Amino acid sequence: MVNKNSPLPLYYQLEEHLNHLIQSEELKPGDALPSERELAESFKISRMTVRQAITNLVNKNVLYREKGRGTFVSHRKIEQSLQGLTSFSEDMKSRGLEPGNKLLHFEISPATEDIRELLSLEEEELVYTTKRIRLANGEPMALETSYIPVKLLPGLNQEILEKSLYHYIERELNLRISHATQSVEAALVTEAVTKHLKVKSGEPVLFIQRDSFLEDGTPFELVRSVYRADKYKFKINLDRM
Ligand code: 16G
Repeated sequence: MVNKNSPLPLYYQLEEHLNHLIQSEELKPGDALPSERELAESFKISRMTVRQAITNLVNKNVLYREKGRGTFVSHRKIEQSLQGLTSFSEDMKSRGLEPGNKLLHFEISPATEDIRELLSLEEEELVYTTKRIRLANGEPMALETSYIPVKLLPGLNQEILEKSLYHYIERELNLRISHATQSVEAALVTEAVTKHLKVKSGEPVLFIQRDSFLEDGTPFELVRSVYRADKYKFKINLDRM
């Protein structure tokens, strides 16, 4: 509730109140918020104050606005641990979500110099370049571009990439995936990617690069992905050394 005698600003109190309603699930993801006018009247505060609280929650992605429709409670983000080398399919299944793929591109060509370097390839060696939209329950989460040495996975094809690459490597080829290095950077979505991820132009995204290795130390993939920042949050546990 909002208490006018409290030293806390009124917009902040309303923010906290709305956060509480969301956490206790009185307001659920996708629910519409009452209008600014209704909130102002029921809390006896100005519409400006209501607007400030709502804007702050929109900026924190707790709420989202839809033009002409109103303000709604956001869907929770997928929390992804940065420990453990898992595949997208495994991650989605472990959350009870159905993984899906839309293969946009599949090509075999000589690797460019930067890719050769990252995958420890010689000149003229071939790589698969694949682009997949990764879906969870049919909704786009990420756009993934992978570079994979052809000599390591000569039988890779589009059908396999419609399912799980890691499953194919481990279960069909009996190779052992061992470790990876991964970086995560903030970025703004580029125009070409907006339609694939169903986000608006200029929205924040997470740019992730992963370089993964087999047990014998051979790099088997270089993956550059654009993840929806409104859907994903990465988590890491820290131990004080
Ligand atoms: C994840 C990995 C990606 C890997 C893919 C395999 C990140 C940033 N990327 O998306 O490197 O190729 O899983 O998924 O986590 P799959 O086995 O479902 O095809």
